[in-house]
This record gives sequence, C-alpha cells and structure tokens, in this order.
Amino acid sequence: TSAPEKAEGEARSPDGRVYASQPLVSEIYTADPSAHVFNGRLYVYNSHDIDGPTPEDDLGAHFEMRDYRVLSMDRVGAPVTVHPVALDVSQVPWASRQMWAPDAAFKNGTYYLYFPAKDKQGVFRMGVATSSSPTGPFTPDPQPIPGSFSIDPAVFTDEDGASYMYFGGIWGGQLQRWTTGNYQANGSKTDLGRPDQPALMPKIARMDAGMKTFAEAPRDVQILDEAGKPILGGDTDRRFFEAAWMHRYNGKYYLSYSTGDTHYLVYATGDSPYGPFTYRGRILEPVDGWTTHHSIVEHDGKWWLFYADTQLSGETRLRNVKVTELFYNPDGTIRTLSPFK
Ligand code: FUB
Repeated sequence: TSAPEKAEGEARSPDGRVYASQPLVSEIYTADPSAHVFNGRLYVYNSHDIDGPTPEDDLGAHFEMRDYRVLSMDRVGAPVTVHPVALDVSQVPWASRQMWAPDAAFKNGTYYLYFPAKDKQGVFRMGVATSSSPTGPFTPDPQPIPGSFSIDPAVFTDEDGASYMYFGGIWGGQLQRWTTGNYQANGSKTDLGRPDQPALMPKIARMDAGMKTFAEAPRDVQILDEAGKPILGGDTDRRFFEAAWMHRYNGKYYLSYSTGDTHYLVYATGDSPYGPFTYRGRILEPVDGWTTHHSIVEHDGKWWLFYADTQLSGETRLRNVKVTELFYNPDGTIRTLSPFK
C-alpha cells in the first residue's frame, strides 16, 4: 500500500490541532520505529503498514503487515531513503502472518533483525534474520528464537558488550497467555483481570554471544511506583502494555514503554539493565491513532524520540513514523512532549 503524497494544509489533526512534527516518509506507511546509529548513519527499523481486509479489533488483527522496509538518513532533517524489502513473511518458514514491530542490532560484523510474527498456530514468536548490510536483505533462521514468545523485541547492547532482549505486549501481544510458562490458547484476551495485583511486566533475556538465542530464561522486568511497590494492573496510566525500549543516559538505565489503551509513552529508571525500574513520568502525550510506540537514540550530539501517528491516513492501521528532539532536565528526568504544537 502506498501512502498519499503529502498535501498542503495537511498539518492539522482532525480536531484542528497542529502537528509538532511531519511524517518522515509518505511513499509507504510506517510505524513502530526502532532507530539505531550504524557507521554514523541513522537507520530506522519499522513496521510497514498495509491496508488489509481484516476489521479493527482489540487484538490488533487489523495490523496485517507482511514485510519490513528500512529507512535511513544521514541525520535528522536530511533526505530519508526508503530501502527495498528487507524481509518478507513468505521467506520465514515458521511464520504465518502479522510481521509486527521489529528491532535490529549489530555485532560480530553482522546485522541482526529481530521480529515478532504469528506462527502457523497463531502464537506470536520472535524471529531473527541476518545480513551483512544494515538495510538487508536479511536471511531468516528457519525456526523462531527458542523460548521466545509475545511481541515487540528491543535489543539493547550495554557498554560492557552484553546484549539483552526486552519484549512483551498484553492484549493482542498475548503476554497474558504465558503466565504458566506455556501458551494458553483460551486465556485472557486482555490482561490478568486483577486490577489490584501487580501488572504483567515486560520480559528480559540476555542474548547469547551469537545473538540468535537467549543465554537465559526470560524473566520479569519489575516496574515499581515511587513507594517501591510494583505498578498495579489497574493503574492503566502507568502499567506496561507493549513497546519496551532501553537506553542509557548518564549511567542510568531508562526503560520506556507504551501504556496501550491509555495511549502514553512513559519511562522508568534503574541502575541495572535487569531493573528494578522506578516509574518517572511521561515522555509523549497521546498521538492521533490508537497505538503509540517509539525509540530513543542519540545522534549528532542530540537525543531523538522516534514515534508514529496517523497524520497521513487518519486510520490506526496506516501509520507514519516521525521524529522529534528529546530533552532531559538537569536531574535526569525527561521533559514530557506533546505531538501537537
Ligand atoms: O504495529 C503492531 C503493533 O501495534 C506493535 O507490535 C505494537 O507495539 C503496536 O504498535
């Protein structure tokens, strides 16, 4: 599906608010941006949205993406290249549909693309594919990463060279169906259904040196409130929903994520990649469209927030990636941004 050319006067949302940033590209629809700097250039690994036939539902069946196309640019504001298809679902032997939010990493002279997709049984798993180029084409492993499940992989490499995958998403992301360690096909469609109990937390697993398998069983990443108690399931303005991202700033670890049905991008900080993390606040107020999913990267001496909204289409299933500068306060907190001026 092609996105329409940007038209003059399209810079206002349907309710009249002026967008703070413009879509990075309009040739294709893009979402869920994971930005990385490789050899000084910015690469964005995103979902490639298409206009499929499935009606919208709470489980995201309308996100019917089939392939990945990488975006790249010399710097924010420079022309953006839309690269050819990097990986198509038809190349992945175990996958059936819904190539959702991906991420990438570089190690051992190889670029790794991590992606969630539903297997032939309709269960989300995480795949890995490799390439000698940051833009692909990528060659997928024939099986998903052993022990992987749910969605939204984010692979963070720490200063000591250790890499970790953060992942998970509730509702359509199926995390709530894995509480026993096995997939419960008839499990909850949303969450634990226990608003006064600790919420489902994102998962973390250290990656093996080969970057294709977990070096340990995935474990919970604890997100705590200011009193040191786990954020509760009913605290929907702050609890983890999907889209985990990790970055390091001034020696602290920043775990950021989407609150899903309340549409915030929020963050929590900690002293170790494993956490625990203490909730600190909002990064981005709700965008146009249901989903909100981001990444944070440093480039050219500034920090950038990549996110997406539905400016070009007005439809949640057809999103467009944007970027805006992110600012830290002197105490290390992040200044809350609005997607509108
Ligand atoms: O784009 C499909 C899914 O919607 C992603 O995996 C989630 O993070 C949400 O953006």
